[in-house]
Amino acid sequence: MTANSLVQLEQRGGVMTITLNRPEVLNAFNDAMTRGLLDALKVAERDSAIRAVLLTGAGRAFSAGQDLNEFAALDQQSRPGRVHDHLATTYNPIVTRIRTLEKPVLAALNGITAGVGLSVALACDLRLAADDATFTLGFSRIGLVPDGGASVLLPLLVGLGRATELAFTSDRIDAPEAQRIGLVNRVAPANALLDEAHTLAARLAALPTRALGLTKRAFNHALLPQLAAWLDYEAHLQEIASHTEDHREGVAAFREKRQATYTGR
Ligand code: T3D
Repeated sequence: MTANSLVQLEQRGGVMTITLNRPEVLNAFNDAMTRGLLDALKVAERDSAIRAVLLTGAGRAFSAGQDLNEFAALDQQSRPGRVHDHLATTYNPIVTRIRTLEKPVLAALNGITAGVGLSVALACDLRLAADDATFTLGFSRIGLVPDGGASVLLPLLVGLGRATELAFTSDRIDAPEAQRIGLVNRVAPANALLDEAHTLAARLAALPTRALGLTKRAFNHALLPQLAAWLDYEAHLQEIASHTEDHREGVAAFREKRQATYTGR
């Protein structure tokens, strides 16, 4: 089973484990890894022997979000709509595919989960975290708005007040706090996380898959009926944010490993 070298696939029983594999940059998403994840989700959708999916990361992170070096190159293009189009062809299809895959999708959050890495985790059905994992939206620190569905999925999970605080401040929270506010379902010792997540995924894979899939469809219909339009609107807002000086300063500061100075422009 293959996706590409940046996304590893393993099937055991009815569970397919997808591992994001760019540990040297905390599994930040570049376009190749994004394509690999989309391909892996297609495999999971089409293969009836796969009845649950487990998504995790190699190394000390689940994912640090968009690769900011690749994003800086995108920023240098002056083409209107470039960020909107990037989202429309990368994260929005990933989130849509996870939500419409009528099989349980679990995220095993093995470490730092940031930016659109957190959005992808929020799109999954269940989240299990290592006890040493940490979480930050991170978008505001680079002058962006939460995307990849986070602007709807996070308030649904933790409430509007907490979601607003996390989005505005980009504060980094630990696993017990994430569980307390409902951002993750379970916390496991770091060295037992994958086993625990696989055990739960295998249990779900042995349940009536069609019923679970229809349950997911019902929740989508009740709570996310406008997901496609919402994702498109987020992409529109991100396009606006990406043209600000504060965005350029935030990305430059990250790459130069210094504090950013924002001006509000
Ligand atoms: O169109 C669109 O796609 C728009 C969509 C945007 C979606 C987004 O996801 S925006 C948010 C992007 N993510 C971030 O802003 C997070 C950036 N990373 C961090 O703030 C920190 O790395 C963390 C808080 C996640 C972890 O900090 P720490 O101190 O544990 O690790 P570190 O030393 O910062 O990172 C380790 C290495 O990973 C480092 O490389 P080096 O110095 O060892 O060569 C660092 O540069 C690299 N890395 C971490 N995150 C990213 C990254 N490289 C590229 N892109 C990253 N996002």
